[in-house]
Amino acid sequence: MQSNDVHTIETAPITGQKPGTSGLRKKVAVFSEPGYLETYAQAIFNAITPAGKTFVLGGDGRFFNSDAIATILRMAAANGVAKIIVGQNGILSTPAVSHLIRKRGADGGFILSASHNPGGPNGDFGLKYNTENGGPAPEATTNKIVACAEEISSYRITGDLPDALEVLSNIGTYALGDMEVEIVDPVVDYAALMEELFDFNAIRKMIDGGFTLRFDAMHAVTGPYATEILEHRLGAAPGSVVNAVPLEDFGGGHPDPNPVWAKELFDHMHGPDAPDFGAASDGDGDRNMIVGRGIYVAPSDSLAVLAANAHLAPGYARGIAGVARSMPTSAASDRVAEKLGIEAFQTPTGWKFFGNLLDAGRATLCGEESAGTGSDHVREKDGLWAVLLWLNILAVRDESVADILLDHWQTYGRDYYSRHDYEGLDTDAANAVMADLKTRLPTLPGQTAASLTVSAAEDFAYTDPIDGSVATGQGLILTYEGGARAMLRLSGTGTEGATLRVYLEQYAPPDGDLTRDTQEALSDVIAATTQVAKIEKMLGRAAPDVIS
Ligand code: VG1
Ligand code: CO
Repeated sequence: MQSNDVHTIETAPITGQKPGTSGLRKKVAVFSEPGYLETYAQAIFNAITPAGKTFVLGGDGRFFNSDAIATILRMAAANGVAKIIVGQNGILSTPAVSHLIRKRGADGGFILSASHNPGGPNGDFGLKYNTENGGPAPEATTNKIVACAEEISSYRITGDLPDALEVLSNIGTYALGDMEVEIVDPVVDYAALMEELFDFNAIRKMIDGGFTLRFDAMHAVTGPYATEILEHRLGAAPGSVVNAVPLEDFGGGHPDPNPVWAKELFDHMHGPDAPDFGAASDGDGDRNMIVGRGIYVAPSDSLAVLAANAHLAPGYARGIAGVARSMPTSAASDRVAEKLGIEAFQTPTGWKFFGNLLDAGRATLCGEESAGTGSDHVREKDGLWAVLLWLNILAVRDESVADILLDHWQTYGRDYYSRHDYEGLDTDAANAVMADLKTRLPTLPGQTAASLTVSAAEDFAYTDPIDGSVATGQGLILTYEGGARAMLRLSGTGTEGATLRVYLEQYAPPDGDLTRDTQEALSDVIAATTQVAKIEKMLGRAAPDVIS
């Protein structure tokens, strides 16, 4: 690569350079405007004093990934970074970045992804900074980045990298001025970590014995990881990993692993040729959907089942210290924690809130209703990890997914759960719904709507038990008599308008009716919440756009 000709280019603060739930996400057209990425990347560099440090860099392979990587490399060199470890061809899944930061003792990392948001020239792009524990920057660091973005006046960058793409494609170590660039295989270290945590022999034996599976990589980053681990190392039949080739636009799809966007897999698992086990992952490989033959496992239930059975996998044989879930995730994992006599935590949405609990050894497993599950092996949620833990549990218990789920409900009861999304809303209208409900919270307890009585109404705030930091305004919680709960918040990952997420749950005890249709079981809490929050009245929407 080229020499160290550092240029200082004038810039100015750009409106909207403020990260949401998980990094800064904008349309590709916005991110690729001259100076846009550079200005935000420099704000990060200004916030973290990068000179002499080592970072990891990679992305989910979406459109603009390679261009952005070349730019960040040039800026890192110009900002005095000592070394950057980059995934071959610019590819690294989010959990793989987290692992590499930790394994190499790096000072942080840059993840280029907009996760489940569509990709391609008309799609979305994103940039997230992770700290030296491998996890998403906590609020304090994020606030510092925002402050730097608000007062930025120039960025530093070296001259062009005409051979950047060629360099990225070859594993090896290169010099970019005084900075070292190491190109690594994106899969090898991650796969080795999975072999440490799980009993690959037991899973291989189960597969040799006729157990079948399908993994839908949704043309996103997990393709190479899943093919290597599931097909090559565990012996799943060739073709078990479908949509395995990562594409810049995810094949035009929406790489969000839920029954709506992963419909192809969902339908296959409910059809006559269904294998024993189905799973999918998202754009950047940190989420998972689990489906058994003929049965979908709600992410909140998945977290609870994994918590109850984790000790069956070698990496967790000593037991787990605690389970943390985001506020809108169902209470199913709390019930497991209670039975195990371990701590249960309820955090705001977004993986950054789990970091301190994991670092302190207070939580071993964490999860979100949005299909993110993970553990203290990295500091991100991890899609393939969840798939492998499920496979390990299935291999040891020698039961079907459906039987394991039913047994779980018969032990702990069932938290019927669903998320209703109202998408593409006018931002002011969505804010008005939240503000109006927030003002009325104190008046709600005791009120009855659609046969349910509100017992508590709360504006969720979280005090981090480790560092005492406080996060306010993290969503509204309505608790009803009879074991129902509803949570409302606005999405922080979209790039257009607003999305209102309404999370709904209803508990049925072990001796209750455990096999009802989910939407039917939730019909009272749906009706009550729609009425209490004045959704139809204020938004003019009679039904949600996505039910998952
Ligand atoms: C969504 C999910 C949240 C998740 C976040 C990032 O956020 O609801 O649980 O942590 O995406 O995940 P929001 O603000 O849109 O509800 V990922 O896989 O997009 O990095
Ligand atoms: Co993701």
